[in-house]
Amino acid sequence: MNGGDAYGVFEAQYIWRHHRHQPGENQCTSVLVKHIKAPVHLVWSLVRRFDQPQKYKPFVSRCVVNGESGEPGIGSVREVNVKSGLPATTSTEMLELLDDEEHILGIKIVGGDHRLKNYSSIMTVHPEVIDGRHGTLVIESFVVDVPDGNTKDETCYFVKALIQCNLKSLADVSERMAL
Ligand code: A9S
Repeated sequence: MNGGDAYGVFEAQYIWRHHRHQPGENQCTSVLVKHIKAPVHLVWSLVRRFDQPQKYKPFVSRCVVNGESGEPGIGSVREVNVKSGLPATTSTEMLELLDDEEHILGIKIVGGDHRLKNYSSIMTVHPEVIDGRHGTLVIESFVVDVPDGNTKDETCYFVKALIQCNLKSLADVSERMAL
């Protein structure tokens, strides 16, 4: 399944239900899909950890959630430090949605020394059967301002490439844990 293929009926329904964004005039939005050969509870256990994105995100070097005790909740803010070589060093992000029943994670980037303004993303994970085994369909969508000096296409291309890396790593980590 690559970006160019049409979506299956299940994907289309999930996208319609959870991944509709109303992009403004100067914003871009897109959706990525990843099929993972690991059970949905395992994939969700990684995705839901707002305090530890580095469990699967390859660009994250460190993450600190503002000093509250216990599990992050809606409105929690994390300070993410990213690895060298990227066009940023920090990103401040807020947890907007965490639904352990429907397996929905919503995040908004609220700061940082990068150029992604008004970035928000939704991740949903869904059970599916792959090669007769319990697998997971991951869907991630985003909306973000187009930075001055860039086109919508450039911005979409840039963000999709980064998310694709995150989803590939999520698959690698999940499938290794499922062995
Ligand atoms: O981390 C995500 O879920 C998605 C993205 C697009 C994060 C991008 C990033 O962390 C960099 C990798 C550093 C690239 C931010 C916030 C800005 C960038 O320019």
